[in-house]
Amino acid sequence: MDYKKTGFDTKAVHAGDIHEPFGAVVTPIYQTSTFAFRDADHGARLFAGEEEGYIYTRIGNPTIRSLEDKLAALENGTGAVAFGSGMGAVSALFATFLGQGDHIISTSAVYGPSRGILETYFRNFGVASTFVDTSDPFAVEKAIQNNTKLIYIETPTNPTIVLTDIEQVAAIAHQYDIPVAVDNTFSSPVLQNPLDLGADIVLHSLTKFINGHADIVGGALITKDEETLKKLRKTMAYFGANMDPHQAYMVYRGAKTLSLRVLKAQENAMKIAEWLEKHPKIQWVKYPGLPSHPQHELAKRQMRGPGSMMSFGVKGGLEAGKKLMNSVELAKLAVSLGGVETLIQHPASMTHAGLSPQARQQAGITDELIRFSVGIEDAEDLIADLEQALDKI
Ligand code: LCS
Repeated sequence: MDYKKTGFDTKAVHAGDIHEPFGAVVTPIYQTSTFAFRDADHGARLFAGEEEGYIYTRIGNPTIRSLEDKLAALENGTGAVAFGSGMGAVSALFATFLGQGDHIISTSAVYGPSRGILETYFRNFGVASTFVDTSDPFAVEKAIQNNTKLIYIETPTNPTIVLTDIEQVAAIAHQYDIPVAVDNTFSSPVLQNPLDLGADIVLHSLTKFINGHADIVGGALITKDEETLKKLRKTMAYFGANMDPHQAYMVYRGAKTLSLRVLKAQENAMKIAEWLEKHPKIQWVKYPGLPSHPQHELAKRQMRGPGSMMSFGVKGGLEAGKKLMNSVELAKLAVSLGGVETLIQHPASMTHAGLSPQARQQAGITDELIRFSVGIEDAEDLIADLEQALDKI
């Protein structure tokens, strides 16, 4: 079956499946660290890359490959490399493209640790980074230097929900022969496919929507071309940033229901955002589905839907926000996002606490900002929960 020609849900359910001799309908978990060679020459051919096959699970494993093939199909890519976490994928991406004397441009509001690793480890290795508001493509062009080797954007951003026009940034970057990688975690491939918009590499924290059940961490890079895929796989194996076969199986299983979950959560999010925006105790709501979002038109053009991530500010600032977070009963006060359960958190003191106050200010992560990851519960129950919590302020 050629899954390039099928619809998204057919890919989500079937792409990547292994057809083993017993006829198992689902891909088995190959819980093995190593693979026996048929003979010495077979082993030598595998190591020389003259024959396809498995050698050692840090380098590759059939269950992991099954997931990678599914992810490549969902993002319309050539192939994918899975990692033990989203940050494993971020680190491998940077290590593959950046060396001493090189420069990277990234979104100022990029996920905190993605910025943190550039401003610490990579800076120590002699890699310079510039963080700009990539929602302005001209700011990206202005930041380009002779030694710029990668443009890494996140859209929509965590937690400020700012969008970057992927098509425009890719067009500018390609004039200078610079590859563009996009962190597509917040949209998931259900709502946005960066490779189709001109990007070269897509990154996912699989921990979020793709696995969707808040029970594993994982990451992936999906590429447009075979050569980049090979380079990224080599970095993954050298760094030991591989996924475990059981972890891969969990994501492979979760991904089958990806669009059902994403679309239900999005339906809930739209109702909640509209309700919050009208609530007298709410100062502001940032959600791409609302006409009040400054990039509502770009969201409609670039994404197939506004998703289920939003941020908002409560009147009365951080103290009022804390009261809300301590009073919700259904929504869990926890970091992470994109699962079936609704989560609430405070980025300035939690996910983005590692950034300097200046970096947080540049990224627009104000002290009162509360992030809300809407799950697939009943919208009425989530609204009732927020209502009783807001009543306590
Ligand atoms: N990219 C984005 C946009 C993320 O939100 C995260 C994690 C990562 C990359 C890294 O992925 P991980 O290694 O955690 O799988 N975001 C988190 C968050 O907002 N709360 O906890 C983790």
